Amino acid sequence: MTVPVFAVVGHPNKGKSSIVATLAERSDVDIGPLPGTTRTSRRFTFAIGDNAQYVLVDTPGFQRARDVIAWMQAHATDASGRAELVRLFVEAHRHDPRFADEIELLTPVVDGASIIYVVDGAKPYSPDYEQEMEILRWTGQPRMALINRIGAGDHVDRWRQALGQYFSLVREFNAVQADFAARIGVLRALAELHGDADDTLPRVIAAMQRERRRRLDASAGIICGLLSSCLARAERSLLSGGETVETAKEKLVTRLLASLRREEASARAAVESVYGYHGLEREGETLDVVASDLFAQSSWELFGLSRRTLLLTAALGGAAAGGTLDALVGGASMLLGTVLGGVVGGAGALLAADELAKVRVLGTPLGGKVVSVGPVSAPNFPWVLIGRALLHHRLVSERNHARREKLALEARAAQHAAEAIPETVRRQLAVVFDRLRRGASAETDRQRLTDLLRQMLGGGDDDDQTAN
Ligand SMILES: Nc1nc2c(ncn2[C@@H]2O[C@H](COP(=O)(O)OP(=O)(O)OP(=O)(O)O)[C@@H](O)[C@H]2O)c(=O)[nH]1
Ligand SMILES: [Mg+2]
Repeated sequence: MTVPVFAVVGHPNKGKSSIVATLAERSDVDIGPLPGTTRTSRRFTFAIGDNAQYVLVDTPGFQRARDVIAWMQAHATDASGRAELVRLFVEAHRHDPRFADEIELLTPVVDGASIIYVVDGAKPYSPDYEQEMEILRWTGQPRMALINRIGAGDHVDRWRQALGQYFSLVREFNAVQADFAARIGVLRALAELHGDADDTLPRVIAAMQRERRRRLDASAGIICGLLSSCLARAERSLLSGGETVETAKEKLVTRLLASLRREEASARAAVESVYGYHGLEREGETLDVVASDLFAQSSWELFGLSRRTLLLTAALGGAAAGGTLDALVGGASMLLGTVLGGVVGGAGALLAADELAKVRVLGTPLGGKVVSVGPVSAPNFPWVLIGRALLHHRLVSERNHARREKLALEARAAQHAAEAIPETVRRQLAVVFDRLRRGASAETDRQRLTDLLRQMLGGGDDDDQTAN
């Protein structure tokens, strides 16, 4: 299969590299606030598994379009020779430092790449762009213009009119905000540009949609693994000589919390890696809920269920054992955030242990004692975990590789995010959670949970319906 190549070209500092990063899913594309960030052309292959789908060439911006067009006009005879003339220009100036940027950006085009021309629709149109658009027209290569708005200005209508004179297709595309649907939209437009006879891009689009579904499936599996393991987790240790049950409990609670946090962090890293992010930094501020601690009080308020819904879910789902319901009615779950805050800080830990998790002291045949803490019995715990996992997945799956800021919640968290889960789904989840916590789960429970999660993470097929 031939791999289509697109050269992303335009004026300096218009978001060319950002578009390359988004469409190629690459975090190693150089993006910078100053013009001249990209100095040499660089090819980025977008692959699914081992299969290359398309190549994007990141290029420096035009610097001397006027001189190029002057040279070409001086050498032109008629329109039939224009494409050849561009090639001749490149050959004649390959080592001319004055045209270093033009040579870098035109070389992939004369070698056969299709053109994606990028402008900033937040800035007014001006005829200064006409020479470079004219050069691109002379190349005769298939070409599409993307209007990327960097900032609040809106000059899109004028840009459309001008670009329409030079490009057969003009679309808006926000490099930094583009989600999967927007990317598919651009590929559809490129497929149109290449015509019906070429089925390469339609096949690429189908492969991307399959990959999207695979990512959702994989994420559902990861989150299911997280919930199964965290809900059932307990820590135990043999009481050593001189150690009291109380100190052992305190140590085990700390250990239990640490391992739950670790599991959440590694599930997040796994989801990020499914979407092609490796070593993504997360914001560390207190307001930022994604990075906030699993056991911070704010986490329980933002992600769990409200007390009312917890009660309702327990009653309707028939999932709650008597003890759980008592805990709900007794208000233990509402206090938990505060109590856990205490545990983490070391103060009040002994008070908290029994509220948080099952604590058992067992005799051993040799006369020693085993202390066991866990699983976490606080009713809201699974809802906090799932609420956090769903939000994290949404932020990662909507993100694109042009975004270089840390992963942070954009003030979108409502109070009690888990309440957004539809009631029918919530009830089914409650049943599975209950079985997981009691250690009574079977493979069918995990399959059921994965299916419910997959449903909540969203559809793969419908994703491209909103393409711009
Ligand atoms: N807010 C916003 N910023 C953008 C967008 N696209 C690009 N930027 C920013 O604009 C600056 C330039 O982006 P680049 O992608 O490096 O632009 P370029 O055209 O490759 O620039 P050169 O390589 O210097 O020619 C960077 O700071 C980007 O983060 C956008 O759609 N929205
Ligand atoms: Mg660049």
